[in-house]
Amino acid sequence: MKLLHLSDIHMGSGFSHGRVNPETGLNTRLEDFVTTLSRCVDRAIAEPVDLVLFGGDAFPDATPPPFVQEAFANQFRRLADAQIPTVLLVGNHDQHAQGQGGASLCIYRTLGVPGFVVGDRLETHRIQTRNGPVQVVTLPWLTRSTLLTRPEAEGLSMGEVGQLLIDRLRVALEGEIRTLDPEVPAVLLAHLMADTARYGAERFLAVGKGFTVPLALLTRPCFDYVALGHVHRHQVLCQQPLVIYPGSIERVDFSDGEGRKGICSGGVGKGTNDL
Ligand SMILES: [Mn+2]
Repeated sequence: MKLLHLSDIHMGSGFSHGRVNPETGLNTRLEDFVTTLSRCVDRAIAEPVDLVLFGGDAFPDATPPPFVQEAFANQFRRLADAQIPTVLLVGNHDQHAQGQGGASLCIYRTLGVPGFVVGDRLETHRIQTRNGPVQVVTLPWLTRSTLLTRPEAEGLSMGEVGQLLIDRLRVALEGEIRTLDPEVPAVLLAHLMADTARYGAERFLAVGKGFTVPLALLTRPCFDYVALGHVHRHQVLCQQPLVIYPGSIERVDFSDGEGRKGICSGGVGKGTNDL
């Protein structure tokens, strides 16, 4: 099956670097982001791909203004119209600072957009595509408080807390892996900072306190592809299984200047891929 993996859209960023377009009344940077996102969606529809994976960070924060939300929805609507199943993963910028739920992307689940799945918790989604079934394990941005209560962390050093978080995540991920059908292609879609990643602009855009995840936790042979989000610099972290950050689709600011911007697209099957 063919899939398209994009991430870190950050629509609504960089307005200070734009100006108001007198013809549309919109900030030119918003227009740039819309143009770039529309190219990604054009590609998904033209191929056509069987599945679109969005790796998280739709907007700069969880409460984007309605016209920015609408610009985003206008593009993703085209995937729903083309009947391309789409998984929207919740990144750190999509979460409310207070507690659980209410992430900016959850509205797509509330509205029951056909073929759309929102990944706001660690969960396995069994999705039917035009080219057969696929299993997508969603791993949204996790904070310390998701995995650890305050009393549990009391008296521990930073290093001990970090280790405890990784252990908790390992156990939780193992639980999902055990539910996977080995006959069906499986993809891990995760928004996180991997320990071997080279940084991009995301390090300046701190929203929510995270922790670094060892790559070895993700490179499990049960996964035919590991689709990551969070780091804005495009990079391939592992070949077997293939672990990729597609990077952000647009530069969010001048610190996002290095490297090419884009998406990853290609074929994934049981034990094979050519992304
Ligand atoms: Mn992020």
